[in-house]
Amino acid sequence: MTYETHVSSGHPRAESIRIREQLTKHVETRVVALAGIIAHGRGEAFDYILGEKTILPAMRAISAAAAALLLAERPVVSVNGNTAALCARELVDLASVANAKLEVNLFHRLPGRESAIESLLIEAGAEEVLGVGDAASARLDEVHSDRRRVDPRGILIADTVFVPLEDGDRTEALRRMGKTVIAVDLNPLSRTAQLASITIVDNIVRAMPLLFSEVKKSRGLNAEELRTKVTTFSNKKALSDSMRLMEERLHALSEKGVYIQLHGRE
Ligand code: PTJ
Repeated sequence: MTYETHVSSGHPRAESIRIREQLTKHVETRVVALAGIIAHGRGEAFDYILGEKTILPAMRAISAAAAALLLAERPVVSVNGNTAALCARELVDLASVANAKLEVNLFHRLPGRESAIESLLIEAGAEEVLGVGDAASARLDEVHSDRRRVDPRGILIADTVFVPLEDGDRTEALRRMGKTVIAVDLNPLSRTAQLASITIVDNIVRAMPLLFSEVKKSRGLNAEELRTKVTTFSNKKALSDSMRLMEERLHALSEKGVYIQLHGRE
């Protein structure tokens, strides 16, 4: 992912600032909801605790998620504003390698947003984008937000749904409908993280390329090998391990108090 910025690459938080600029730019294009900026801030806080790197439990979840996507008969990659702004190309590539449909599904279905996201996905190479306008004609009764509006060719009939940066009630509803739900969420305490079948506790910008590579690599495995990857994965353990790593890192840093060095002064 390369984002335009006015910040020099020498800035210690250059990458984080670039990502923020990408999101704020897309508030103007209507791709990102204002609340998406708040959601991102919450994610950043957890990423700080993780040390802004992909942890082993996330790698394990990515491996199980890749297998689940390849085993699925009707997989769907659900796209919201934040994910489209940050990784449109990666979402399109993932859908392509996993043979999945791409569907826009928004918490805030405000005028112009769906088509702005559709345009971004098409620019990134998508041939078909479900869930836009009248195409989202089916309803998930258990969902109490605009996310209830789904495409009858996509999420409604999907057996596996990839839902990065989600709100918990749809994850819960999809699970109740018997679907496999794969989430990406930096917050292991969120309802989405807790209720998904497979939760990747990582930043979406790091997780997407890893998931893409893993799906590509796992295409060489047979169905039995893929099934073993899914059945030996425990989301309870993955979340538990993620929380423990956060706790251990915070504990180690708390021993130091100040852990960032002031350069140029002894
Ligand atoms: O585009 P819309 O209208 O569908 O709305 C999208 C948002 C994200 C605003 C909406 O789904 C929302 O309000 O989500 P929540 O309930 O704030 O949950 C978003 C979750 O994503 C939070 O738990 C954050 O910690 C997490 N998160 C935010 N940024 C990232 C992230 N997880 C991974 N990578 C990130 N970059």
